[in-house]
Amino acid sequence: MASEAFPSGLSQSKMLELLGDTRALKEAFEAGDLPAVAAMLQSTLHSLENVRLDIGVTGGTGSGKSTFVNAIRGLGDEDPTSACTGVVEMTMAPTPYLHPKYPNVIIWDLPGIGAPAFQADKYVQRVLLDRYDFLLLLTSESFTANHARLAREILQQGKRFYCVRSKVDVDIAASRSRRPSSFSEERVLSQIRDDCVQRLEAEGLKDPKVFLLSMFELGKYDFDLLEEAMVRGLESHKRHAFLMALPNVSKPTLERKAASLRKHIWLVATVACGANPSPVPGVPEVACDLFLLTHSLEGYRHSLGLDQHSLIRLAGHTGRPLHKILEALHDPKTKVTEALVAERLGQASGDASAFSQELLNVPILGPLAACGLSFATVYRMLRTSLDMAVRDAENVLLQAFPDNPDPDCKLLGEPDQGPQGGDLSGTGAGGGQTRSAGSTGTTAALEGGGGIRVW
Ligand SMILES: Nc1nc2c(ncn2[C@@H]2O[C@H](COP(=O)(O)OP(=O)(O)OP(=O)(O)O)[C@@H](O)[C@H]2O)c(=O)[nH]1
Ligand SMILES: [Mg+2]
Repeated sequence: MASEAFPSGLSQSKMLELLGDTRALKEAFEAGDLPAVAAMLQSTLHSLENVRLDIGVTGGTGSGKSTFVNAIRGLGDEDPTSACTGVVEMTMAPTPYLHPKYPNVIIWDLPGIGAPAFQADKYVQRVLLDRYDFLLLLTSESFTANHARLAREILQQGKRFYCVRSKVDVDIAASRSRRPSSFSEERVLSQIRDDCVQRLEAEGLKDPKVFLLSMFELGKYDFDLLEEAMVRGLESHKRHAFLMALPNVSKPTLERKAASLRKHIWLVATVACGANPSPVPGVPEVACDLFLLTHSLEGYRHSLGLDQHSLIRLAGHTGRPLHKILEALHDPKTKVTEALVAERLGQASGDASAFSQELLNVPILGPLAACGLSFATVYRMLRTSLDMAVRDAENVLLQAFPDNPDPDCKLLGEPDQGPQGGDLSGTGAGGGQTRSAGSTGTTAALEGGGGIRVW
């Protein structure tokens, strides 16, 4: 019954958490006053889509901070809006990078903490620690006293941070080629993890957690665990914003996005039916805001990487023909129009009256169902469209990476081959200083090895 139609997470307490539990809203809900409820929920929806999220990426000089800033935004290093990366010191001042699809999500590329005379207190003043919702603290080698000093300073200021050991692809490749008979990827990873934890503990940090990553294959290693931890640490609106902005690197990421979008369907449906509703051509008894619904369905496609731009980019970066990727789509339309939404509403209205009956059993939403078929039809249309988009997004991942043995792990990131990437001439911004990009010095070979970027 109702439990089949609605996600189990749609409990009264969850809804009230999202709404801020205002008495007026509760009363309007209980009275089944859809226009009043919708007017109040419009601002909730607006802030859900526009809440600002600032993420600081700090750590050792050359540890891959800028590469991460690009990869987490679904970009390689050569995009016009990418952060500069390279083998000489690149990032000298805190620099904000807006997410290309969600400009409310800002990733800050921070200067490295490598200097021998590093002073954590001065550094946090310089980078304005207060502005970040959370930080990532990167190293590509061992964690040092500087990392620990910075970590303590961040903790003192009440901020959340996550320790990341980058470039593990380099360590794995070195171990595989140098000790092939005894090579075990799991063992290499656990040695790195144990070493990182021990060093941080030796510097006085309690119970440190370290996530192992390769920026060239972002969906692999500990990215899923890191993503889960970062998501868990955010309050509801910021969590949603962050999830929407994440690159579609793996099935678990898609599932998390889908769950968050599903959780908010009732909110979109309420606003679409209660604020500015107009009759839908060809769908009797249904009135709603078609513009808002078009925007929402577009939003599903953008977040799940099914918009035209994302698909073309994916084809370009994986070398898969676009028509092959498009074959993976059950719904090949990459642009959502009001006519398409009206058509879907027509399909959903078929069994809307039975669905409306189910709605009556759902806490809070019950009275809204009594207002007519619109809410049930719109809710059902959104739910079906989202499910279809998620299936398409999963198929696109499989189609784009047919040879990947592990369907849960997709690759993201691209080696930088831009002007700075091969710049060993000592003329870069680092005052002529060059440094190794990886702990084993095999980066150049790996960079030529064709890392893959997902949109
Ligand atoms: N193999 C490998 N190379 C990486 C990885 N992350 C970054 N690199 C390379 O390491 C070099 C330095 O990366 P950047 O992203 O510029 O490092 P950064 O921390 O921003 O450096 P600064 O801003 O100068 O402190 C570049 O050549 C990157 O391509 C990774 O996970 N694996
Ligand atoms: Mg940098």
